Amino acid sequence: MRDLSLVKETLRGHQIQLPSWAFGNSGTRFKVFAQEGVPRTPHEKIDDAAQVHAYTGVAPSIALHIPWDRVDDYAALARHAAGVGMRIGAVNANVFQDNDFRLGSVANPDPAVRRKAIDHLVQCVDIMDETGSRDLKLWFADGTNYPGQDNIRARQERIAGSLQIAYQRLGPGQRMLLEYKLFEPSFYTTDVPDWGTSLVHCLALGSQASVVVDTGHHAPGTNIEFIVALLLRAGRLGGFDFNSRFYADDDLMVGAADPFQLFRILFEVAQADGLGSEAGIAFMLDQCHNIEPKIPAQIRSVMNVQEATAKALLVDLDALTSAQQAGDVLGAHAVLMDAYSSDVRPLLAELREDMGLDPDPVAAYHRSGYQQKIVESRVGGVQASWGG
Ligand code: PSV
Ligand code: MN
Repeated sequence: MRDLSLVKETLRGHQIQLPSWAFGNSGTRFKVFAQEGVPRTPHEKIDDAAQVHAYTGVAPSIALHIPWDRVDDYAALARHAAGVGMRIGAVNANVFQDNDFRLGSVANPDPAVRRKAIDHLVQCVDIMDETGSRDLKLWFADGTNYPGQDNIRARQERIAGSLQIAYQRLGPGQRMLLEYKLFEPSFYTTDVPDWGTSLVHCLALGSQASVVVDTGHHAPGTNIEFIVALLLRAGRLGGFDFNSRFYADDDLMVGAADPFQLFRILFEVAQADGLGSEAGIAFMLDQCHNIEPKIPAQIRSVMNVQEATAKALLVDLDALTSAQQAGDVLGAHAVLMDAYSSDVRPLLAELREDMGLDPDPVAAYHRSGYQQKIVESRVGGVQASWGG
């Protein structure tokens, strides 16, 4: 059994980053269901994220998506965040929603379009400078739909060249995080489809480039914790985009579809002492809340990550190592399952009380009256939504 005060201390330092886009309206290509009280500006998204932090105590940063969170004065936006106890997390570049990017962005065959994409990445670094953000997070929709449509190897060459230019623009404390995704919106080839491709590019770029593992971006059955272990060993696990999937890139709440998988992933991180901020792994959420209320859904998601982390920290590592070294297959498996089967909710409730928080963050949020306040006050204007 692990020392519980140590477990609590680690959980206190394990911070989870919120995505600005989770607070806006979202949906599928079939329907976006608008909700009352949804933010109309990036400032209001930050205000909502601050609520999640207020009740969980471990979510003090919010990732931006540019241009969805475009403002005239980014320094003022960062000051607004600081005013509500938040800071700006990763700046997510968006080079997938402009007509010019029909054939790709950084891998586009047309040098002028590539230049436009690179300029956007560089502008995102400008925004990082203005907001104090450390991470430039990149996901590219680039790829092809038909065999023969473009030259696969040439596209890799173009990506490498484009990334190099953006990488050169990074300041000393800044990082480039390169996310991968199996398919969609391209269906034949995706230019950065997997961790291996991302890692190859990161290694060529330099030590400030690392891989992002979005848990929804793999083929069914993929052993994600194996990928995590490999990247940890290579020192190139830059962060996570946490969410749940049943079928493809569903973007459901983390820990909802497969809490055991989340535990297995976080166990790899915990074993590598990767939970604290000094390890440099960004634990980001990348989710949409299409039919459920957004602020409580983000609170729930943070709690789900905490529960999986707490279980991971409860694994008796001495017993596990002894069983592993003795070749005791069932014994080793039992050690892991014992930790997974523990009910960590009382421990987390205690931790929250230690932190001066309500033991039940969702109930506390509902009691606060914030939801009614935003429903009443946020009338008029244009609600933020996916893509806007
Ligand atoms: C792409 O599917 C992705 O996971 C990337 O992280 C994007 O930036 C994000 O979703 C937002 O749609
Ligand atoms: Mn993602």
